[in-house]
Amino acid sequence: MSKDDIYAGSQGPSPFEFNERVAAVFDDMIGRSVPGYRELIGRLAQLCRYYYQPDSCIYDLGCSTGNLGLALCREMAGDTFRMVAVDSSRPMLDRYRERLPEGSCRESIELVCGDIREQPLQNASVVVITLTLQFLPLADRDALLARVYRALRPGGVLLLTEKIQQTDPALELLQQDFYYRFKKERGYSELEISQKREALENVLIPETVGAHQRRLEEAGFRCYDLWFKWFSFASLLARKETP
Ligand code: GEK
Repeated sequence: MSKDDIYAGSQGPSPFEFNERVAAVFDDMIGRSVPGYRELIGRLAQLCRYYYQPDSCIYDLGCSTGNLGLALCREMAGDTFRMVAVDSSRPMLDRYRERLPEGSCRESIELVCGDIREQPLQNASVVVITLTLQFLPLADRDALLARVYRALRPGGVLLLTEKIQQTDPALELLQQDFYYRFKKERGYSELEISQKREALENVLIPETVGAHQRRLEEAGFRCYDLWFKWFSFASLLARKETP
């Protein structure tokens, strides 16, 4: 795995992009930037299996290099399933394609290069959006979740994971402090942490857990749970009920 040292040297101010350089170090970057990432991906794969309905589709919106798809292939252990994995970064999808093992796994996962806001969604039993809604303009988030709700079969779920913020300033400072501790403990320098934070300014726009819950309700979800939380990261499961 290539080491992420993108922000180790002094940088000019340029916004963060999912380009070739980022794709090349993505696995190291995400593992050292998202607390509990491996646990999260493993459990999301198990949840996909748990909620998957025969002859339906699992969508992974913002799939990057395919960690969820690969974990799901292991979880399904040769059983039939269908997943559509979408990302707008060609370099991310190139890596995903290289990593997909030959055989049933390659046949089960369709890779789509495109914007998740334009991806047609239908006959879904599971829709996964991990750390990607946060990169959409705020104005576009409601419409995507409303489309997800419409595309889900009754009993189907949305699995939504996001970096989150707090409304209380002291709690916001606390979670930032613990997040920087986490990154320092994983070898990022103060310069790397601050330059990455600046690059993500106005690119990654976090919201509160409350704002996400309100959006789920507006989209039509009546049953949801915050199943995983680490200071500034939260994972929600929302189920479409049977009429
Ligand atoms: C994982 N889910 O490892 N349309 C399509 N893709 C997009 C868009 C968009 N509008 N905006 C951003 N992306 C993954 C991790 S990473 C999170 C997701 C991170 C893509 C972008 O190209 C990138 O691959 C992904 O969303 C976000 O389970 O790097 O913090």
